[in-house]
Amino acid sequence: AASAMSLVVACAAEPLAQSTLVSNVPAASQPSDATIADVRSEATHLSFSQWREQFRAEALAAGISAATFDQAFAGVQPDPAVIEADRSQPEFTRPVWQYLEGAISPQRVRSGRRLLSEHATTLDQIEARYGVDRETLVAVWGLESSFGQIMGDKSVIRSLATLAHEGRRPAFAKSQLIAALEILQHGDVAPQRMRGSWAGAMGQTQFIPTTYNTHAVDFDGDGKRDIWNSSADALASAAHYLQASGWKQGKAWGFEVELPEGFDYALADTEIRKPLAEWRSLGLRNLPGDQEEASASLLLPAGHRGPAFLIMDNFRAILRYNNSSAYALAIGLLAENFQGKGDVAGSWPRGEQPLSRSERLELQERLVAQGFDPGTPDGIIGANTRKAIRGFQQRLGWPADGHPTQELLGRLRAH
Ligand code: NAG
Repeated sequence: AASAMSLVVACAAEPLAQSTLVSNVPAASQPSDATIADVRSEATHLSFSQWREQFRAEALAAGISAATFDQAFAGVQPDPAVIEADRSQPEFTRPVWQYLEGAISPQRVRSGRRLLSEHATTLDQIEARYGVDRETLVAVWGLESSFGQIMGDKSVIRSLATLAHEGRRPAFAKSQLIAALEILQHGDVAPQRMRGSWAGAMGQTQFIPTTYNTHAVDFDGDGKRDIWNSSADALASAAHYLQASGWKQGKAWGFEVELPEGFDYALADTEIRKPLAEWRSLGLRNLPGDQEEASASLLLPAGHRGPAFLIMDNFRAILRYNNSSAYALAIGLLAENFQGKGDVAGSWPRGEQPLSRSERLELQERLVAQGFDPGTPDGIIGANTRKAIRGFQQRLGWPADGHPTQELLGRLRAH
């Protein structure tokens, strides 16, 4: 992919292509029925100041001091831009190859290489302490915040208070808000410097407050876990989180493979895990001969017409950081690009236009009408929808890759 980079501008921590990928919608944008009910009770019945009074009692019961609370909330009013961001459900989705081109831009590769050498000593120490390789850490740093340049400039308390009062997932926002108050109480950062994205992701690592509390570390030894201003703290915190998420030192995230003629695409499902030896015996080519790994899954980010990847535990660790296959793939490939590798050999089906949100809804409704069970139509392509797609593909005698396409929707419309 690196050789085919276009001028797509990368956007740090941008929501990813939704229709084409596995588990790729940030949890924060998936309301469950329960949280929708929450919105009504919390949002429609209480003004912000009424809500704040009620929440103040909860925070104090959770161990936040009155002084911490009152200082953090001084002058805080809801932020309409946060509500707008929380409610927007984009109609159009970028294809995965465009996302990757933006994520692995030549400029980001250049900056990453420069920073790898500038921070070589710190990265040596972080690698030794946490066992996560430097290229992956710098790739995370690059995608999360453009290496600390774009961290979000909103007050975390204000954003989370807005979301806790009238967001789509108030219970989640409330737990993050309590965690944010704990951070202030601990004294790692002053309230006015605790800034982040509209969703409360903070600093160079874009940690949400609960991740900060469990995994942020002080690596530069100044007594503060400063993921905003200390790149050493940020890189070490990312390493600590990946280590805790099951990172295996010295192992690959995965690799691109070639599939044999007549391959059963129903096996391309991240819920199916097999040892590399078994994938070899199924005819997959280009697997490294020198590695064994107990559980690898086959990922087809753009369906059977696009490149194929075997993904392993380190890929899954990256998903814990950000639950999007496109993101994890971008991290893996960007890390390799820093070392002059990471080109994708297979070609992307560039002629295919991802389904829009309304088309995804229509696809789900039509699958229901055909007797399949994609779950309640919500426009999100999850495991159930992929299973339903496979069922319909099998009925047609098409490759059962579970991937939603315009062609498939056209076929459903004709039924
Ligand atoms: C992500 C968090 C992850 C959490 C997920 C769902 C970071 C780096 N990642 O933003 O820990 O599981 O949200 O809430 O904080």
